[in-house]
Amino acid sequence: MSKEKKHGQGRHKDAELHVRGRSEYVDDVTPPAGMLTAVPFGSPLAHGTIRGINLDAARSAPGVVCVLTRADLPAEKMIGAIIPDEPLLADETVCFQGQVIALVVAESWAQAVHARSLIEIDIDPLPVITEPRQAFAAGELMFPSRTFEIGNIDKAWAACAHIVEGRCEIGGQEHVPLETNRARALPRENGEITVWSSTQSPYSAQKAVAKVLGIPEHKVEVDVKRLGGGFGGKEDQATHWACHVAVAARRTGRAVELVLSREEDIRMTGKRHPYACDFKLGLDADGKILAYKAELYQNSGAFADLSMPVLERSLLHATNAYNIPNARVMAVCCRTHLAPNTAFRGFGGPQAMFVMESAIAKAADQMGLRRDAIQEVNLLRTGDRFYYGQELEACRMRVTWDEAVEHFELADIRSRAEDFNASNRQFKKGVSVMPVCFGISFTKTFLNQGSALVHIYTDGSIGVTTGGIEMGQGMSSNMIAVAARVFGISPDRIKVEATNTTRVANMSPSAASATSDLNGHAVRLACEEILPGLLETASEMLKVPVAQISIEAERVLVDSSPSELEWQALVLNTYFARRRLSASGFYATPDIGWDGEKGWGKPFAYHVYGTCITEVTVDCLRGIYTVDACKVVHDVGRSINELVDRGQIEGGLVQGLGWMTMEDLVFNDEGRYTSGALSTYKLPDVYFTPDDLRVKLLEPIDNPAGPLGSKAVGEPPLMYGIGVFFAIREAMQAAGAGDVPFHSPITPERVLMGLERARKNKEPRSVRAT
Ligand code: LUZ
Ligand code: MOS
Repeated sequence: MSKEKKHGQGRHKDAELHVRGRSEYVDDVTPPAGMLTAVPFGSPLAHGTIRGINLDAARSAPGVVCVLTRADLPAEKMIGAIIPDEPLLADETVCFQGQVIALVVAESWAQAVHARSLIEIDIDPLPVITEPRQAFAAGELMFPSRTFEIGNIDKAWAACAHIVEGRCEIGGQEHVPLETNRARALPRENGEITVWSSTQSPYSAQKAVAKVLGIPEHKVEVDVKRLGGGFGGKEDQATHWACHVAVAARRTGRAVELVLSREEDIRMTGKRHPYACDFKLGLDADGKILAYKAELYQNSGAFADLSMPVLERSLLHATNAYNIPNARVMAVCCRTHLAPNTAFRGFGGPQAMFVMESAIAKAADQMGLRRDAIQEVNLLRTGDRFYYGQELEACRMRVTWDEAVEHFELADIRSRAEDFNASNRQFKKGVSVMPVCFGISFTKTFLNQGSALVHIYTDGSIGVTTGGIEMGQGMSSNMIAVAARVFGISPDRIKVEATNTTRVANMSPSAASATSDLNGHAVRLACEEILPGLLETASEMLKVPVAQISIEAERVLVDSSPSELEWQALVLNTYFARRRLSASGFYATPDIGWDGEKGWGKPFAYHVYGTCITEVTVDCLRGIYTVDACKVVHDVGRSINELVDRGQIEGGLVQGLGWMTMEDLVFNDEGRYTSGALSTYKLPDVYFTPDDLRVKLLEPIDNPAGPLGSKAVGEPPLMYGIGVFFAIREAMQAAGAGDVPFHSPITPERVLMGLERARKNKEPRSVRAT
């Protein structure tokens, strides 16, 4: 108990509410009287021209208040974070299956759903493109391609002892937050509106609602208590539903709610981008990488959304954790007829890192080496330069690698796997090492700012509002720890308020792993505005100079010895002395900036490092496998809250394992997701999670760029999951599978087919031999 009271200890502040089912989400709050329900009507085809739509039966169905289409939008009809290319409700052309064409608004959800089934639509089909290479060949580019480059790649090949080439096909990923997308709107006096939205980006929702209603932003209040998961899926695509309920509320003059079903959410919203990639890697005789070239074709979906910044992060992470003197990477957003793909934990980094790791695997095959032999000699060190120009400061890449190899005894793991494989035919083990180096900061430099508002009430309790969103990741626990540390009081006195656009303006999305960094610093700065007044009051009350005063464990100290004066009395007297007990704080990440056009400069405040060893056993008869162990050494700087950080590391890792293995996002040539429900889209569960999941946090070192010396933790661990692909591939190769294609996810089906192909290829030889 006393341990829990200390800053930086204890569980997620919402843990108890969550497990008891008492946490409030958008639709848990008692609805305003007369609230209506809206349901979206989505396009049945992925591409086509709308010939006619008959809404008569729907409009006269029981309980229906209105059915809205594009013509009913009062002002701006287009939305989009980067470029406004997406119709809020479809115009005459539909561009993906599920694109919202109309909104049915009714007294109840059941009535709205019934009325929706009465809509008749006539669409002339147009050709459908689902693959990025196909889109590229057809010239369907969302933006011009981009290339980042260092050294002289064309010259470098000549010096290489080994050159390999290959391709990757990388699957997408559905976010599957427990809480699907949803929003509620309430019209207020004088044309104002309040929107409750499950969004990672309240300001994006506020901006879009203001445009769509044709009113100034100050008339739109967006409030977000918490999310039941976001993972990037609500960074940009929560905006649509906020706009829908706002339009319906404006039209009807009543509160309106929209809650997507799981099937609607999967069908109508974008996912992690699938990529198709080509690579070429050149190495010297010792495995040192001399040259790397790659082309990344991103499956962007139908509209721009965040595809370009995602692509940019792919470019920035294309060399992962390796020092490569000559590199050229081209990347391009390819327009297809899928739902617009979007942010997802890692934000384009994972796909590019998978390509790099595939190239190393191919080289290892050719050179008769293990992958980790090549990885190890190429790891980044302090003073190296990324191929986009940023120099590595305080690089801890090798430290995490060495620590993982030694602490988890990689040599022993290897020899056990080899012994096992020598004495088993049906089952084979594979082992991989996956180093991760991930850059922290929004690549759009202007987004690297955060604000907070801190109130101390006269009873000594504190309310903190930030621009950050609590989406289960534990950022509010971190905010509490920061304020508790500055004031020297118990975290129990501090409450984190709902995020609200009237308390914090212009906030960046909670994304890029930067939420605790940006908002934590802002909380610290706000508290530091209030603290001097408290110390002055104490100085007056105790009649000692301010310089001798501090606060610790809720008590004022004089020269580090406890006085009689406690927090609550101090606050009350500060109020009577008419000193401020409220302040806002503003933080902007210092010392970053880069030229995105040239792909050169310092986009990131710092990097997060880690290494994961993965062990698998493949059943070569059935194609199924188990992940036996994941053993991680991870750099969190000086953790604010170890439990919260471990939660992020384990959760990210398992989400990465799912992406690489079982989360198979299947769509057909008509652009329809055939794995569009949780019965056909398999998520990793607790049974799939490795029994032996160990996380060793690297010896703490203060990170000057993070609050309380911490490092961001949200996204980097996802990329440990990439290792499982190469562990499974290695096990398959132990069974004779040879050149296993770099095609993710590596589902049991693909494992089995890969092994079958190898068996078939071998048959003629064995026939000849007999
Ligand atoms: N979102 C964004 C992100 O807008 N910019 C980024 O750089 C980013 N990085 C990771 C995740 N989300
Ligand atoms: Mo994100 S991919 O919303 O950090």
